[in-house]
Parts: sequence; structure tokens; C-alpha cells
Amino acid sequence: MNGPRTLVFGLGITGRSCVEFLQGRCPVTACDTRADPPFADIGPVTSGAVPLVRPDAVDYRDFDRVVASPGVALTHPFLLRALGAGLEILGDIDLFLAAARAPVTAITGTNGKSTVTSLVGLLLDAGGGATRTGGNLGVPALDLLDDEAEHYVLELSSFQLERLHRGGFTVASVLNVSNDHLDRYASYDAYVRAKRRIYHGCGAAVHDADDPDTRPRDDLPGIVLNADPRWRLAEDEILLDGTPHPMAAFHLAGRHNARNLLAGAAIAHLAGADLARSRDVLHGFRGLPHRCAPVGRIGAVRFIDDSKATNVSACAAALAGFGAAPGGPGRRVVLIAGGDGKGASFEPLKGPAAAYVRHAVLLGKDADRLERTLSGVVPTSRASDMDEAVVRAHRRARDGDVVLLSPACASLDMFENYEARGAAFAAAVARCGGAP
Ligand code: UMA
Ligand code: ADP
Repeated sequence: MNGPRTLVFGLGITGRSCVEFLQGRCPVTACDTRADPPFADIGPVTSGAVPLVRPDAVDYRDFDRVVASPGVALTHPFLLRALGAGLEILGDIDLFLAAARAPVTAITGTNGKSTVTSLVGLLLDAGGGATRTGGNLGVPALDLLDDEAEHYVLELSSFQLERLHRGGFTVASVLNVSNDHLDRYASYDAYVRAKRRIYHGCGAAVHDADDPDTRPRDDLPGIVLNADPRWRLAEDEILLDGTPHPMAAFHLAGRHNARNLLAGAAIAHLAGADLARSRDVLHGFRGLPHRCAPVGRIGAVRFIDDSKATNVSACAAALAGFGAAPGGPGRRVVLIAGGDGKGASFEPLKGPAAAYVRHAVLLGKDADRLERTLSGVVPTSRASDMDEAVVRAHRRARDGDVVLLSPACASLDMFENYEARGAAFAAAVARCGGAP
């Protein structure tokens, strides 16, 4: 078979999509550092059409390129050796862009990516266009490919962008940047640089004047949110293409979600959506599970699942969103936080905690570090699992309070993923007598 001899490194969700896409197009071999990779049982591998090899059995001379899964750092010794041996390293998004035959809109940012990507997909779909939405959001980009598609909307992580060679998105946006994934990047600047690769060769850019790190290096056509008077947040309304929409018209809570609505509408507008026609979609959008989602109430205490808050700035945004909600200021939030902090400092939580948190229940790998940061700022207690955390949080809450799971940390030290953590929270709330 002709075509570049390709080694797919990593056989997770992305690696699986790459193997299935490439099989029959070029010679493919799969490789994974794990003894039992998640997708070792797929047809191309079990049939022997795509051999699965261990990294130490790879002879680099047998390959022209490596398609590296996003979970593997570019500094992984295997990839460094491959690079040294003259192999090209690329990611699934390069393969996708080479094959896609419809405009592609791409969205990145530290927080809000999934929310905004889903909204943009819905707004484009409402206009009647066949839109395929995915990427880091869950369905890997290559699985979206479809001859009938009229538009693709991709959520991209910094891991996908750092290994992307091609560019040329129709619309590209960095929503916001704050400290995250510092276990994978040498510096904050390196993380920002990875994010900004999204703008390379794009047709139009959307960035936020309130967050200078979202700015493209070069001047590009597009929309500068909160600088363009037609696209900005006001006190209690959002201006979308010059039309005021009162915040009360939307379902999503919190200032951070107002930013998401603004960005999503601007991106969809540049990608061709007719906002006047899709007003109902915009106003009816309820967001995604595990992102500030109500899971029940006990008496006058509400329980909110923000398990997707896997970094400090996401938690800070959620605290401001609920702490400053109608009902007045004050320490109205009982916070459940902790997990794997991925090397980030918790210092930025001090301000929002002092303003909004009545009590913090801490759990997981970095509970000690969180406790040290928050001590003297808010009262804290410790829990060894989610059930205990919910019981303790409920005891501390007063009528009108919110018990908010917004961990500021990754979940992997205690749970399979953030969804499992959110589900454990909802189950614990139900066991305590929580009802919708
Ligand atoms: N791994 C190994 N050995 C290997 C290959 C991978 O140990 O040979 C490990 C990685 O270090 C990582 C895990 O396996 O801990 C998964 O890595 P992967 O590259 O196989 O990941 P996929 O299953 O393909 O899922 C990826 C994204 N995951 C990551 O980037 C870590 C998923 O985003 C994404 O939904 C999926 O592709 C489809 O595009 C998840 C995520 O956490 C939700 N993303 C990060 C985030 O949003 O903050 C970036
Ligand atoms: P991502 O896909 O980037 O992780 P999500 O839309 O899944 O983003 O939201 C993840 C979490 O980030 C939410 O649970 C919320 O706590 C927080 N968040 C969402 N939007 C924003 C924003 N614009 N600014 C800051 N934090 C946000």
C-alpha cells in the first residue's frame, strides 16, 4: 500500500479514530505505552490489519510519521526520539483538516470551550445547515467527517493545537486563558502560545478585549468582544450585533456564562448563523451537564454540580456566578473542592473564597495544599469521599445557600473522570434526601 508509513501513538479515543480513518489509506501501525490500551479490541487491530506494538519494539526507520494522541506530551521520550530520527509528528486535527470538505470553526480557551462549542453548533444548525460538532468535546474530529456536512465546529485543546501544522479555520477563537495544565507546559507563556496557534491562517478571529492573552499576534478580521460596541457585556444585558438581550432572558447563570453566550453568538454570526432566526435557541440554551448544573435541593439549600471545574479559574468563575447571584452578596456558598491540582497555585481562590464561601469541604490528593491556602480565609473541613463531603457540606449550609461542587482540580486521583465525580455528587445528594 502506498502513502506515508504511519505510526499511531496512543490507542485511546483519538488513536482509535486515527486508526479507523487511516486504515486502507496508508500503511498503519498502532503503539501504546500501556499494557492494555483502551481500544486494543477494535477490528483493524484484532484482525491483524493494523499491528499493535510496544514502544520499545519500534524501529523508527520503518515509519515516515507519527500521529501522536493529545494525552501524550510532545516531550515524551518516544516522540523526542522519533523527531530525532527525522519523523514528522502530527495530530488527529491535521488528518481531519486535510480531509474536511466544509468550513471548520475552531474554539479553544482555558474554560467555557465545551459550552461555547455546543452553543455555536446549535446556532449553526438552527439555520438549517448540517453541522457536525465535536473534537476535545468528546466525539473525536475524524469521527465527524461526513460528505453531507455543511459546517464543522471543533473544540480544540492546547494539546491538539500544539501539534497542529495546518491552519486555515474559517472562524477561530481563544475564549480566555488562565493557568491550567502547568504539569504539561514549561511556562504559562508556552501554554498561551499553544492556544494561539488556532489563529494561524484563519479567515476571521473572535477574541476578548478583557483578556489580552486571547489576542491574535497579527491583526485579523473578526470581532473583538467588549471593544466592539455592538458585541459586549453590559451590567445586566448582552449586546449581540447591536441588539440588547437582557440577562434574565437566558437560562445560564453567572457572569462567566454571559461571556460564553457573547462569544458563542459572535462566533456563530461570523460562521454564517442568522442570530435573529435562532433567538429561541440562544435564549433556550441550558448548557451542559456538570457545568454549574442543579442536581437537587434539600429544603431551601440548592446543590450544584460544577464537576467540570477542573482548574482554579473555573472554580473562581463559578463562585462569583453563584455568590453574586440575586439574593444578595455574602458568604452563601458551601464549596466542595479538591482533587489533583495539576501543579497550579490555589492562591487565586483566596479572593472569591473570602467574598462568597461560608465553608469549604476539601477532599482528594491536593486537599492539604488547598487547606493551607484557604486557612485563615474560610473555615474548612476534610472528607475522605464524596458521600462524606456532601453530608458535611449540607450540615454547614443555611437556608438560601448553595452547596457547590466546583473542585478546581482534575478528578483522576479519585474518579474515572469528571463525569463520574459529578455523578457521585448527585448520588450523594439523593442519598441525603435531595429532590429535583
Ligand atoms: N496514554 C498513555 N499511553 C499512551 C497514550 C495515552 O498512558 O500511549 C494516557 C495519556 O497520558 C492520558 C490518557 O492515556 O492520560 C488519555 O490520553 P489519549 O491521548 O489517549 O486521550 P483520548 O482518549 O484520545 O482523549 C482525547 C482527549 N484527552 C486528552 O487530551 C487527555 C479528550 O479530552 C477528548 O475528548 C478526546 O481525545 C477526543 O478528542 C478529555 C480531556 O480531559 C476530555 N481533555 C483535556 C481538557 O479538556 O482539559 C485537554
Ligand atoms: P471547557 O470545555 O473549557 O472545560 P466547559 O464549558 O466545559 O469548559 O466549562 C467548564 C467549567 O469552567 C465550568 O464548569 C465552569 O466552572 C467554568 N467556566 C465555564 N465558562 C467559563 C468562562 N467563560 N470563564 C471562566 N470559567 C468558566
